[in-house]
Order: sequence, then structure tokens, then C-alpha cells
Amino acid sequence: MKLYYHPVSTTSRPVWLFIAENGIDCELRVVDLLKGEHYQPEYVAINPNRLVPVLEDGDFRLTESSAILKYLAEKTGSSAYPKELRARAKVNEMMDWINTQVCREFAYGLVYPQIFPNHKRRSDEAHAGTIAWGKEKARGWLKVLDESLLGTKKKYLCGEQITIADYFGGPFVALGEILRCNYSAYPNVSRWLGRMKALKSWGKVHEVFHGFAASLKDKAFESV
Ligand SMILES: N[C@@H](CCC(=O)N[C@@H](CS)C(=O)NCC(=O)O)C(=O)O
Repeated sequence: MKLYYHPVSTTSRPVWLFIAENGIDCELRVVDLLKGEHYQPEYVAINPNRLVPVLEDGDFRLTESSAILKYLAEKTGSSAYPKELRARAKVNEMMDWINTQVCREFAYGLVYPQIFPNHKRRSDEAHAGTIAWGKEKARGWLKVLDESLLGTKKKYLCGEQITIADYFGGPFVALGEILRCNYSAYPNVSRWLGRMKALKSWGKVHEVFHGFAASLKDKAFESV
């Protein structure tokens, strides 16, 4: 198998983390987003969305990080994607929640407009409005995650066992490190994220990401 990815990418890190943590035999192929490699015809032929990640398994190609995680977990018979109908439905529910609420309003609403030049809105007013909206919504979703989805008792997003929803959500929430987000107001989120960061592969997978965050340490950000 081959994974086209970028080490800073929020949607690549969950897949890479799952591969690394579970020792899955998969070639890792960096797509240099900073040099625009994803806009080159060779890559557009692989993924017309011009986005990472993409998984190749022989002549089978799959985009969408959530779908890739499910495929890899199913292919390797991982207990991180339970087979029991309702347990699996809860994992899918959580992953859809992350993919919409967190990805849309935290990543694309609050973080990306502040760090990627190609996310700059047409006017300063529109740009500030996007960030203010993202910030308010992100705060709301973090509160839901903290108080309702995790709560004080759960070890992981779907209960006592780690699932691919945790692999998916951990790197998304860690994205806030770029903005120096302070999650102390969300103690259950902090506790869960700490558990994810203790995974043996977390450090290696987040090394380049941390370097990127450090390169922005003097920039002022709107944060949560
Ligand atoms: N829904 C897609 C989103 C993928 C995505 O947003 N990828 C970003 C990196 S996090 C990307 O490739 N961005 C390149 C660009 O915006 O130019 C997934 O989950 O795989």
C-alpha cells in the first residue's frame, strides 16, 4: 500500500498515526503541498480534489481520511473499528461529527484562515468575520466535546477502548497548538488529548507539525 500525505496536514496525521501505531506495511509518499505538488498533473490524476491524503492499495485508490481509516482498520482486522453494529455506528457517528463540526469550524473556520495565505478572504472585514465565526463555533464544539461527548468518565471518544475516532479526532484537536490554544477550560478534552499524545508513535508523527507550529510562535493569533 502507499499513502500520499503531508506531515503537517491535519487529515494526513490521523492516517499516518494509525499506520505507525499498528505497524501497517505502507509506503509513505510526501506530497509537497508547500511547493504546490498537489496541483501538478501527475497528482491531479491521482486525486482531482488536489488534496491529501490518498491511499493506494494495488489498483484501488481511496481519498477522504475518514474513509481511509475505516478501510485500513477493516483490512487489518483492527479492534479499533468494532464489528458490532451499534458500537460501529457510534464510531461512525463520532467520525462524522469530527469531520463536520471540528473540521469545518475549527480547522477551516478558525485555524487555516490564520495560517495559510490561500485561505485569505477577499477583504479584511470578511477575513475577520470568518475567524470570529470560527472562534465562536469552535468554542461551542469544544464544550460539547468536553462535557457531553467525553464527559468525566470516558477514556476514549467511544468508551473504554481506543477506536479510529480517536485516531481521527486527536490530531484535529492538536491542530490548536499552532494557535497556542489553551484547553484548560476543557479538562476532559485535555485528559483525552494527553492520552492520545502518550501513544508511542505520536511524537514521530507530530515532529514536522511541531516544527511548523514553532515557526509561527511569534505570530499573534485569534485563539480559544
Ligand atoms: N475531506 C478531506 C480533506 C482533505 C484536506 O483538507 N487536505 C488538506 C490538508 S489538511 C490539503 O490537502 N490541502 C491542500 C490545499 O488546500 O491546497 C479528507 O478528510 O481527506
